[in-house]
Parts: sequence; C-alpha cells; structure tokens
Amino acid sequence: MSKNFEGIVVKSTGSWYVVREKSTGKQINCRIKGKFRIQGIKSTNPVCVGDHVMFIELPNEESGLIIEIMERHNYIIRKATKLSKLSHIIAANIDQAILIVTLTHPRTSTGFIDRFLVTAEAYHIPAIIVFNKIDLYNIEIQKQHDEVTRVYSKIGYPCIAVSALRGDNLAAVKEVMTDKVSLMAGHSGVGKSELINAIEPRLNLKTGDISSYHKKGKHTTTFAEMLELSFGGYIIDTPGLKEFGLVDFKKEEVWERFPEMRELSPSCQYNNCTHVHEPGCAVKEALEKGDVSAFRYKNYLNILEDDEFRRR
Ligand SMILES: Nc1nc2c(ncn2[C@@H]2O[C@H](COP(=O)(O)OP(=O)(O)OP(=O)(O)O)[C@@H](O)[C@H]2O)c(=O)[nH]1
Ligand SMILES: [Mg+2]
Ligand SMILES: [Zn+2]
Repeated sequence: MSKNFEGIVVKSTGSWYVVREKSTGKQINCRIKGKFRIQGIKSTNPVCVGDHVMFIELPNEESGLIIEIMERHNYIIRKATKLSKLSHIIAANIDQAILIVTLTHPRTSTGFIDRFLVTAEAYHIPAIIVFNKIDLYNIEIQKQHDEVTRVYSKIGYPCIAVSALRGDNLAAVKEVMTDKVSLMAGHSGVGKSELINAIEPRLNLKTGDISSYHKKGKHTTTFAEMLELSFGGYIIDTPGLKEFGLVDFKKEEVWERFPEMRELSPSCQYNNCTHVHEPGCAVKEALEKGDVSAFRYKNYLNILEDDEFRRR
C-alpha cells in the first residue's frame, strides 16, 4: 500500500495537475485516477485549482496520482460556452474573488460584472471590484467610473481603483490579498497578470503585448494557476473570460443574489415578490426614487431572460 498524501491543486492543464503537498509545500505533477464525478456537476473539468485532494506517489516516477477529491466549500462556476450544457469550474475553496474590470481598453460591461457577482453571492464568496488602467481615463470615463463605483460601494462591494502599469494604489490591493486565497478573474486583457506582477514582481507572469490586448479572443494566460504571495496568502491567476454564463440557478432566486433587493424585499407587499411586475414592490419604488441603480435593475431583468431559464 502506498502512502496517501494531502494536497491542493495549484495548476490544471486538463491532463496534468500540479499539486502542492500540504505539509512540505513540495509540488508534484499528478494525473487523476479514472473519471471523477463530483457532486453531480456536469463539468468540463473534474478537478480544478483550489481543490483539496488525496494523492499517492507513483513508484519510480516523479509523479503522482489523485485518488480522491475532498468536498468543496465553494466554487466559481460558469457555462463552458454560451450554448453548452456543460459547465466550467474556475476555482474552488477560495476566500474571496477579485474581479478585475477596465472601463476602457477593453471595456467591461456592468452586465458582465453583475453576472460574476451573482455567482459569487451563491456561495457567499466576498467579491472585490478592482478597476485597472485608470492611467487611461479621460474626463468622460472618470465620470462613468465614479458612478459605477458609487453604485457598487453602496451595496457593499469594495471598489479599488488602480493602475498596474503606473503602480497607483497597489498597497490597497496587497492589503485585501494578505493571508487570503483570492481568485482573480475578468476579461482577457484587463491586466490580471500585470497586476499580480506589479504586486509580486518575482512571479514574472506572461502578459499580453500592448498592440494586441484590445483584440478580442487573445488570451495570454491559458491555465488557471495558484501562486504564493510573499506577504502571505495565495492568488489564483486565471485566463480571461469572454462571457459569464450562469449555471445552477432558479429563476425565482436570482434577486436574492442582488444585495440591494435582498435588503428591500421584506418591505414588498408580497412575500414571494420577484420585483418585476408585482404591485407594492419596494424594489421598484426604490428604483423610481433612484435608490436602486437603474443599470443593476436592468441587468437583473436581463439575467431573467437567459436561455438557461427559458429552456425549463
Ligand atoms: N495602460 C495600462 N495598461 C495596462 C495596465 N495593466 C495592464 N496593462 C496592459 O494590458 C495588457 C494586458 O495585460 P495582461 O496582464 O496580460 O492581461 P490579462 O488580464 O492577464 O489577460 P489574459 O491573460 O489574456 O486573461 C498588457 O499589454 C499590459 O501591459 C494598466 O494599468 N494601464
Ligand atoms: Mg493573464
Ligand atoms: Zn418586490
């Protein structure tokens, strides 16, 4: 009988997994034993970064075999592609999610932001929004930034404005990352890898070149990877996401993942109010007064129109 080791998956390429052994911190390449089916999720990747696993070392080889995956405390999941029935788990067992957005070069829509936040809410994963590339702002974009920041801060999402390139405000990002396992997500080209490099230069991650980052479909980071931070904690760099297709949702429960609706809902006339067409709806009243953001509400209605819900 070979000895069982406990470890955390720090990188997954689909066929190989790099696992960090828990007590020694040693990293070992592993394969998986047969096919895993976890918690009934139809996923393109049975094992993901952040998974806690048991593995054995293969004799006479510098590699191991994953034999068991521990239950996940949480995970961030999305539809593999727009029309796919399969889903893709981006990472598991994280303390927080840092969404990197840029209002320019490239532009991240609030629709994308809200879909991501709604998924984080499902597992009560604290989400932080980092606005990168503030060095590229003009007056118009600065105005948009101020408005978007006001809305998200008000409903409880911390917002940090940075420039990875110029080095603005990196200390604030470092502070939230310290001693936590953080997922870093966002569109391709928003500067996820550049920001990690700015904070931890020794990691020297590959970043996209200036001339091509605005082109769609360019992915510099190709595999998710968990990296150790010298000031304590881990950061998971991920490949850029084009869209964020929601999975595992009940239509009637979507509003519960909007903190502002969660807060107002007890004041609605009907206790099963969906905040769409019901009379005496506190959310719609607040919307009219401007206390609930119009763009957030629009994104909510948009999510309800998803194919995901139509199919049922
Ligand atoms: N002007 C400006 N450019 C930046 C900033 N941060 C990153 N960039 C540039 O944006 C481009 C993309 O940066 P990456 O770090 O590769 O982007 P990414 O989010 O990791 O992209 P993927 O790995 O494809 O998901 C690079 O050319 C960076 O130099 C910034 O704060 N300001
Ligand atoms: Mg990258
Ligand atoms: Zn209501």
